[in-house]
Amino acid sequence: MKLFYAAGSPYARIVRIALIELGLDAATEKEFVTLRDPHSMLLPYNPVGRVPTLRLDNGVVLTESLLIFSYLDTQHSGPPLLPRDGSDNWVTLSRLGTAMGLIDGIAVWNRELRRPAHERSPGMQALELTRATRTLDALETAVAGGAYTGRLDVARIALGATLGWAERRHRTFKWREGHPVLSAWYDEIETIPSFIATLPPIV
Ligand SMILES: N[C@@H](CCC(=O)N[C@@H](CS)C(=O)NCC(=O)O)C(=O)O
Repeated sequence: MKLFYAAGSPYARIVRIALIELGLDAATEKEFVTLRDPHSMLLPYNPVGRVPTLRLDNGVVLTESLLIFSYLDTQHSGPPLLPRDGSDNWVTLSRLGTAMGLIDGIAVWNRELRRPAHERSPGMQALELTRATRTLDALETAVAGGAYTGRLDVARIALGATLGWAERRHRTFKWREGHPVLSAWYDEIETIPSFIATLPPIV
């Protein structure tokens, strides 16, 4: 299989970390692609033009990180990335949903900040700041209570990749302020080799 990715994409990073943790990385060809580029070599495979995009050996192309996780779960024999049987009381999927929701919001917000100043919507930036802060406050309490700990499951990967992306690539968001527990949690997860190997470039 072949993964199309961009070094700065948090979504692609979650898949890249999962591949390493599942022992599937060596068997996966990687292709770095440009985004928002009409000449990107990604477009013939994925007309939507987003990463992660995974081309299977049979030529089928999967997009959307959660759908890619579904496929990866057919390729290894360990605990599933996505426990779909309720055996963990749906906790992993619940935590994953919060982490993915956080990244969705702050990614939209950061895209807004990259637009020319006169095109930026203050209302939208305020909405995303409120959403992100509310979510981080909830995560601070959850992590203090023991959530997102233990085995490196997909929820932990997604939250770590989200915070790493926010720290290194978001133009204004200072997520560590007021979140000491989450901050310490992040400092620990970023020392895991699969996280170090996939650190997004700072912009
Ligand atoms: N819901 C998608 C989001 C993927 C996504 O937004 N990827 C960004 C990179 S972080 C992208 O490819 N953006 C290109 C564009 O917006 O044209 C997923 O979970 O895979």
